[in-house]
Amino acid sequence: GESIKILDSTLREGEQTPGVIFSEEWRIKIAKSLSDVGVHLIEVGDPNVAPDVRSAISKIIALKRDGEIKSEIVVHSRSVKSDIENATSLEPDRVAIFYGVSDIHLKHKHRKTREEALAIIAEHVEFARGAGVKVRFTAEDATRADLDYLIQVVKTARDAGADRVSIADTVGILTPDRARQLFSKLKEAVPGVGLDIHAHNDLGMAVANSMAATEGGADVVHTTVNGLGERAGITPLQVFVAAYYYHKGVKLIDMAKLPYLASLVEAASGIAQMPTFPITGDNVFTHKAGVHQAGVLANPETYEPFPPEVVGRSRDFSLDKYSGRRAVAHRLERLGVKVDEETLAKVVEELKSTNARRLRDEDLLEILEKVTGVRYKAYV
Ligand code: HCA
Ligand code: CU
Repeated sequence: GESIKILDSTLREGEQTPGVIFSEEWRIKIAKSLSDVGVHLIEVGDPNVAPDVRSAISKIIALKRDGEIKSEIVVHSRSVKSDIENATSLEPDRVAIFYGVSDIHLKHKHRKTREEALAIIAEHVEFARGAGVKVRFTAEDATRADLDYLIQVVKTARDAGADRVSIADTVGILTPDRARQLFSKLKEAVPGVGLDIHAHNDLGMAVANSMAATEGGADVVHTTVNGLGERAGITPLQVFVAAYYYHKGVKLIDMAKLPYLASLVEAASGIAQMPTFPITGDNVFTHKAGVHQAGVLANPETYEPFPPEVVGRSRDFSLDKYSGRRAVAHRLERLGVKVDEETLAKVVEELKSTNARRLRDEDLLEILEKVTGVRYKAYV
């Protein structure tokens, strides 16, 4: 995958996170920000969910028309004619219609045979095409479908006018090996149609599966900011683009703005990231143990995959009883305080006897005062 693109679905899949409802203001703000960071496609929602979702979507589409949003705008819809009509009436760039294609979905959700489903897929893709918009067909639960049948599904959607098909790992059961093979088989069996990977994170494999899918031939990767979505969510935008940068040497979007995006979506969704969340979590460029701190101070490559600035972050060192002399000296230097090695040793010694969870600058200066009897003033 040389020229893969990001489709961000924070506004559609992301709003399927329990407890998350985006107001119109947040929805528009998120869409603009996604466009600003260079996300290629934005899935803005399903207008059939509720009237206010529809009206917010139509405002985003107007912003696209006015040139304020650059990304391709995708509207999601069930494979139901009235829903599709409602979606296409907003004149988005693309409509994405989904239908379950595994036997589990066919039998228990749709109550259709495989043959009936193919006819339904063809009919609804053609119907959507009739409105003059680009059409993506989503093969829901594709990764639990019979492979030969899935090939027929992709062919049917293509022949009915879909230029893209999303291969949805709806319950997150792919592995990277299977993802790579599945996409390369589909690519070979059905030429002339673009393939999206939509990977759920139920088993924590969404990023790895998405990356492997691009190696097999997927050229659009679905993400949400902070990995929001049904259940365990889907591929987190910030993690996927950082992993792609590390492994493939390509910056897919403006990565320095990722912390801003992550905070924006935390505020909009009311869902905070774990401090250990890759790339944008509070802790992920902070070094704690003395061995790590000394290593990073000698050369950051010792304990960092890439410099934090690449993703708009900065490096930090936490101070507690795990800290060593180098990190304490470094923090004191930052505060404009220079001390000799003997004093440094005493400070570290003193740190060992505190159980403070994370020392602030002021705490460190107090320890220094205790050890030396001198009150140091920070020059910062
Ligand atoms: C859904 C299903 C979906 C669709 C994915 C896609 C899935 O919640 O409507 O359109 O690519 O995971 O199968 O999110
Ligand atoms: Cu999904």
